[in-house]
Amino acid sequence: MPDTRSTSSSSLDYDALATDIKYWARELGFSDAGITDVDLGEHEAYLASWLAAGHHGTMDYMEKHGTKRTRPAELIPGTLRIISVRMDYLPPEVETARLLGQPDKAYVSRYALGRDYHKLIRKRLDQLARKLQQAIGPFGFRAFVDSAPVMERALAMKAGHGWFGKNAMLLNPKAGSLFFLGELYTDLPLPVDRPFATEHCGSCNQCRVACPTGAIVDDKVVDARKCISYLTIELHGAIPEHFRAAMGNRVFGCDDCQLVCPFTRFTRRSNETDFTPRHALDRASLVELFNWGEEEFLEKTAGSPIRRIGYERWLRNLAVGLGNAPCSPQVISALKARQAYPSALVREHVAWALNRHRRTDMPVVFKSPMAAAQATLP
Ligand code: B12
Ligand code: SF4
Ligand code: SF4
Repeated sequence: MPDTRSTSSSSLDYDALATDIKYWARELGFSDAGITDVDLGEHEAYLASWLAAGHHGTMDYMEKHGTKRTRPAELIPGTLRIISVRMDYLPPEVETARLLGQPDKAYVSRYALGRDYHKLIRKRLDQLARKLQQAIGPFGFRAFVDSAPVMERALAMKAGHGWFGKNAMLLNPKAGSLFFLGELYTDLPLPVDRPFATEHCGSCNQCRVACPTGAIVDDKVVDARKCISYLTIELHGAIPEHFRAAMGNRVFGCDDCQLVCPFTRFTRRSNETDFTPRHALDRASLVELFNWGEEEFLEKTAGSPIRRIGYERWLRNLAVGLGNAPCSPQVISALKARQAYPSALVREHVAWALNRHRRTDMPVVFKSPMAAAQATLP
């Protein structure tokens, strides 16, 4: 562990330390913390079969690191325990499913309305590590959130945060799934928590029924290539045409399989100012966002998770949304203004959208379960 010198003092009271860690984590704004060991058991095989089926699509980084993803001590030698944290993110008072029924509005996944969560969570994890250092002296650690080769959901399940829903989300019985995960890999022999053993989905199947693109191909298995989150955020090229109508107004990520989930009614709203919506992204119209110039895009998405897709893919996604929007002079003129845009990717999606408005038989793409989902939120 490169961060600090390792210590293996046998005089430490690790039980008391584990209690302190959970207390400090909550003090730092995490919704909860748990501790697990490095054995990911059958998850290595689940990941291998997911990759073998090609479910990762173009996300090469998912297979690049070999067993480092499933064997934490291969990623960071000396790792003995992982402190897994979760952080609720839904800001107070933002609408969710109701927006999906307003096809002239843009639906930006609710996790991406404010500032980038990676920085906030990593900073808080570093603060947690510093608190530990103050208490026990130097020890080995490394903080992760999302982007590293880490099996975050499997570690969280083992650390007691919740179970894998049929939508593959990690679900907590008292908080739903609208939370981020993060980890502190450590070389401390802390006592571990009990894995979350009970799965509460039962006969419910709502997420699988509601998924607009049929991306949940089996219980707990998402084929990313069909998932709107992948299509709008990870995919660099053209969005396959057969998914475009089903995308509706979802222009960055997708929350449907969580919004319909009965456990989402237990979502705890977050008061973190970083998650507060910026530039009215929680209710902006598709036309408004499509009319942003490149500089405006760069300025308004600075420090936001949206920034990483870049302006070209932003326009690509919005063009699809506009193709699905009710026809109006504003929609047509916004699309026509980009017909000769320098990027072939954007031009092709704009042409598709304009073509949809020439047709009289546009299918209805907004699914009814979403209207009910709004009612399940606090
Ligand atoms: C790649 C990735 C994606 C891909 C693939 C999603 C997927 N389901 O794998 C795409 C781009 C589609 C995506 C979308 C989203 N993602 Co994402 N994503 C990741 C990432 C980087 C890796 C996930 C991964 O390892 N996938 C491979 C599969 C095999 O592993 P898994 O998802 O953990 O699934 C486990 C179960 O299926 C399990 N399993 C358990 N029991 C059983 C039994 C059987 C029989 C089988 C077969 C499997 C099985 O096996 C797997 C491993 O244990 C993680 C961050 C990280 N480093 O872990 C975030 C992460 C999973 N994503 C997250 C989020 C928030 C999302 C979105 C909600 C974003 C959005 N609103 O658009 C959607 C949700 C889509 C969904 N329903 O999964 C959060 C999830 C938080 C939570 N509460 O669960 C994470 C943890 C990021 C974070 N730090 O907070 N994501
Ligand atoms: S995020 Fe959307 S597209 Fe992806 S699995 Fe969930 S409902 Fe389906
Ligand atoms: S919608 Fe139902 S099946 Fe899907 S994750 Fe939630 S409880 Fe499980």
